[in-house]
Order: sequence, then structure tokens, then C-alpha cells
Amino acid sequence: MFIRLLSSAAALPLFVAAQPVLAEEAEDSAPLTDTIVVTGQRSTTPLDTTTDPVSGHASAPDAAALAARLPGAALIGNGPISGQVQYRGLFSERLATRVSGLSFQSGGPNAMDPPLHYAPAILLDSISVSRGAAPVSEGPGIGALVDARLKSVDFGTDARLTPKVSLASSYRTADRGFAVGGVAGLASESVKFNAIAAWEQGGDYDIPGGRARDTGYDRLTYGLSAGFQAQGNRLTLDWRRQETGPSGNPPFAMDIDYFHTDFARLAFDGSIGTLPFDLALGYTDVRHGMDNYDLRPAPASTAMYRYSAADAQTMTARARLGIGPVRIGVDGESIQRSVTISNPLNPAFSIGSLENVRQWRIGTFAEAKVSAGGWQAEAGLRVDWHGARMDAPLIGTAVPAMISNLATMTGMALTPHHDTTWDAVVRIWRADGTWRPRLTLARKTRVPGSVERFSWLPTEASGGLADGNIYIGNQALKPEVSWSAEGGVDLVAGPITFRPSLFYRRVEDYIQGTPVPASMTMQIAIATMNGDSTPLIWSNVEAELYGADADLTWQIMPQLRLDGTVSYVRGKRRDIADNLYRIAPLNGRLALTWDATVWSLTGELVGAASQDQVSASNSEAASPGWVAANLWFGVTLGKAISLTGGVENLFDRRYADHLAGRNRVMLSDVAMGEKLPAPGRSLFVRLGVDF
Ligand SMILES: [Cu+2]
Repeated sequence: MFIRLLSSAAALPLFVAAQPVLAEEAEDSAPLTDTIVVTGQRSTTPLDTTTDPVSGHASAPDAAALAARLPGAALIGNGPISGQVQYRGLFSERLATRVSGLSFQSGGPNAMDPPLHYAPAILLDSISVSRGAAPVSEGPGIGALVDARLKSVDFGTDARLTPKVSLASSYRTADRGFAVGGVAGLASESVKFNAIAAWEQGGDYDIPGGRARDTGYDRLTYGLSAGFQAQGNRLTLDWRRQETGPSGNPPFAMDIDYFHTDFARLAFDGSIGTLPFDLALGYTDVRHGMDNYDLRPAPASTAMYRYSAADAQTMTARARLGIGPVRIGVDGESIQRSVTISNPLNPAFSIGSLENVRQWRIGTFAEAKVSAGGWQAEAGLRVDWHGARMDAPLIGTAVPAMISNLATMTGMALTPHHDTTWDAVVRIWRADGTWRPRLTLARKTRVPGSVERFSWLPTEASGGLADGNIYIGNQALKPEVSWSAEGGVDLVAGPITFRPSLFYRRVEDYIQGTPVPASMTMQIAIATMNGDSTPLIWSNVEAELYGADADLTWQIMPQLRLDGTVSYVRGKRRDIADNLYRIAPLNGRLALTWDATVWSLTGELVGAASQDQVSASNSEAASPGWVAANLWFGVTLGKAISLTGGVENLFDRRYADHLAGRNRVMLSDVAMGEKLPAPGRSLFVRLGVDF
């Protein structure tokens, strides 16, 4: 049987397996988080928002597509498994994204592997988004916390070792994509072990009247976890490897050849004497190759063949100690990354576009939590010291003189960078009652990323903007400083849950591309050679984002439920009259669900208004609105087996979301420069087994 998760009110008909045997330990998150829960019932709080992969109400392999269903969220589509979540107009490194507790540097300079690339939907346990700036204990990053948790076996309740299994398999017709994966293990009250694995593969997806070329994907994940606990102290160890095979990225100039990525995490959760204490150490190693000739039609001239190799290693550490209502902590990270562009047919052609970049951060924070009269409040302060440096770029002998001269100049101008930042976050909320107000006030910071600071070679690497512009890094960048107020009220009254929010954010020294000054003649000449005579340089500008979002759940009758979500955000420059780039238009969804005991059926309308508040700076074009219809179903087949699925784009309409990338692949049924349309009518089924 299924249990409906009304508590999260995520405007989804939410189904979860009745036996929540597999669930990560829930953090004591505040009501400022929205969560999508897959394998178990999680207590949600007004500060979070959650969503549910089991219901199958998103068939894409990408976890980002699922999180994008939450109010305030949207999907930045850069490829079938390269999607990013946008939340209240912010995306990429402005959000703090975690996968099973780890934060790490993407390997690709264009974020072909954004963090959620490493959270296959088939393995997802839950994904949460903080409904406001992340608490300071989560580190810097100006926007929300996006926390994806993969399935794992939790500790049992008695001394006996008991087997626990959660497997799922899915198929969708649009891309003939299948996925199989899950977790299996043994657990008692004191030990647990599990293995996790998944394999996903899909072809180019169908659109009404054709096929979107270069949209296939191939991804393998496997790993092991172990845990021990005694007397309130818990030790867990996780290792996971992901092997992504050739996968398309039509909005970029290249496609994924491979990602080979290892994750390791060691965590202790317990106490020192009587004081609560936790410690977590993380390591991530990304190895990546991409090219412009394997999946997509190769360039006419072999001189234009390109293969880029990239790697990134991230080490993280965090320790926290609780003293009464106060939690103090230290954390830090060290990142090393390189990107080398080459021509596979000419070994003397190679360019170190990011040459052994090293970034580090050490931070300390204090957070206090108090409650009185039904109100809860949390206030935190953190300080971080950051460093960044890069080596002089290495250049092969076949590289044009103009580029090797620029590399030499770049090497001479390189200096180490140091920044000190401070963040403060105050969160106030009520967790019960009919009206549950919540408010997050924050001053948060983000230091420039390595592409923004050090990308000396004019290329399209932009951390996933995919706007077709050529970008140049800027060593003079200052950190972004964001001031925000995000608040709302959750109305929980009998059959109705209504959760509206308002937000305003002002970002000083917002980092975005501006026209390269005419004095940078070499860079402009190289960019012109590469097809863009008006390249952009990363600069500090002024920005503001504001808007509103809400979701509604109305249990009209015991079996009949209405769910709705609406999101609106406006992003503007404050220093000039322009809009921010790739901001979601007004959008929403409305679903009606009939829920019998063993089956359910949902009809859903999804749509977006036109977006004409576009960025002239990024040469962004306006796009029209659209509406699509979906049908979803769920059936319970005995105690342990569930079958879910649906028909997406029921009327086979050709439409493209404003945030979809523009096609750059020739000989496709999508024109060059056209926004990638959504898949045509597609059947999706997902079979789950949990015991
Ligand atoms: Cu790449």
C-alpha cells in the first residue's frame, strides 16, 4: 500500500513505500526546507521543501528535473544528465548543492557535471531545498541549500542483522531510456552495510515530428557504505564511483566523452563527554573528457577537432560542537583543478586553459537556536578565509603565436588571491498551528569561481550559462555579497495546505559578463578568430532578484485532491537597465488526483508564461509561453511492489521551456540555435521493490 505524504505539501501527489526501511538519517532541519522523499516518510519542517521520486512525476534521469517541480524552483536544461536547479532565480555555484552530504567542485569548466549529475533519479532517496538562504553551518554560497540524498540502508531496531533491499527499474519511450538501480544491505541496531548500484542508458529523444540529436546518455554508478553505532556514537563510511559514458550536451560546443568520479566520505556523529559533536571528511575526484566530433557531426576541418581533458579534486572537512543552545564549528575545503584543450589529431596542439588552479577555504561559525511561545529562532554568523592561485599556462608548440603570447602574459600577471568574507543568517519560524509564519534574513557571500577568475583563454567556458558568448576571466573580481529577506506563511487548515512566500535579494558585486574593454586587443582578436567579436569579461555588477512562489494542496474529498504550484521571479541589473540572464518566467502546475487505496490517477497541467524580461548583456532572446498536459498513475502490487508511471506531453505538443538550452548540433530535427523542445508524447513506467 501507499502512504501519501501530505506533510510536505509539495504540490505533488506523493507516494512512498509503506515500509520506510531505507532512509538516511534526517537532519533536524527546520520548517524552512522543502523535500521530495522517495523511500521513507520524513518529517518536514516549514523551512524546507521536499519532493518524491517514487511517484514518478518526473521521468527524466536527472534529479534536477524532480527538484525543479518545487515552488520557486526551475530546471536549467543543458543536456539529458547535465541539468541544474534554479531556485528563486539563482543557479550554478550560487546555490549550495550536496549529494549524500558531500559538496564538491564540478570537473567540467562548463558544468557538464553539475552536482546533481551525481544524483541519478533512480537512486534518489530524497531531495530538499531550503526555503530561503542556507544556514551558515552549510558554508558560504548566497542562495538556497539543495540537499540530494541517495538511498542507503539505515540502522535496524534490534541486535539481529536483517536484510534490506530497495530496487527500482524504469523505462520511458521518448528516449527508449531505461534505468535499473537500488541498494541492498544488512543492518542491525549497531552495524549496517550496503551496496548501491545503478545503470542508466537512453537514446536521442523524440520530439513531435522528429528527434533531438545528441541527447542520449549513459551512466553507471556503484558504491559501498558501512556504519557502526554504540552508546549514541555513530561512524559511517561511504564510497561511490560514477562512470558516465558518452552523453550529449547540445547547448554546448562539446559533448561528454566520460566522467570518472570517485566520492568518499567519513563521518562521526556523537558526543565528546556530554557535548554533541560531529565530524565529516569528504573527498571527490572528477576525471573528465569531452569532444566536438564523437557524438555530434564532426567539424569539416580536422584542425577544428577538439578534445578537452579536465579534472577536479575536492577535499572537505567539518567539525561541530554543541554547547547548550549554541553550535560552534570549523570547516574548510581545498580544491585543485585543471583543464587542457587539445586537438587529438595534433599532439603539439594543447592549451592549459585552467592550469593547476588551487583554491582553499577555512571557515568558522557559531549558530544558536532558541524557542519560546511556539516560536523558534536560529541565528548564525560565519567568517571565511579564502585563497586561490593558478600556475602559468602550459602551451603546445602548434598553438598559434597570438595564444602562446597571451599565455605568457597571463603567466606573468598571475598573483595569489586572498579574500575574507563574513555571512550572517537569522531564521524565525513557527512549526505548528494553523498559521505558520517563517522568515529568513541573510547576508551571504560567494567568492569568484576558478573559471570566473582564471579562465584567461577566450572560450565559451562559463560554468554552464550556454549563452554562446565567449568569456574571459578576471583576476580583479571581488566576492559577491547578497542581502536577502525571504518569508511567508504556511496555512495548514484541515483539508487545505497553502504555503505562499515572498522574497527580495540584492546582490552587490554580482559576477556576470560585461563587454571586454577595447584595450584588451589580444583577447578580442582571439575571440574574433573563434567566432565572437564581442566577447565578455567576468565583472562585478549590481543585481537584485525578487518574486513570489506558493503551493497548494486541497483534499476536496477523501479520494480527490487538488495540487498546485506557482513561481515568479524577476532578476534585474541595478547598475544598468538590463535583466539577469536565464531567469524562469512565471510558471506553474495544477494537478487533480483520484486516490483509491490500491491505485491512483493524476491529471496535470504544466505551463509557463512568455519571458520577455531577457538579458541584453547575454544576447538572450525572448520566448513564448506554453502549456502541456500529463497523466500519472500509481498501483500497489502487494506489500513490497509498486508500479508508477504516466504519459507526459499527452497532446504531443512541440514547446520549449525558456530555460532550455539552444541547439548547436547540426543535422538534427531541431534547428541550429533553436531552443531544445521538450520530449514529445512519452510513456513512462517505474517498478519498485522494497523490503
Ligand atoms: Cu565538459
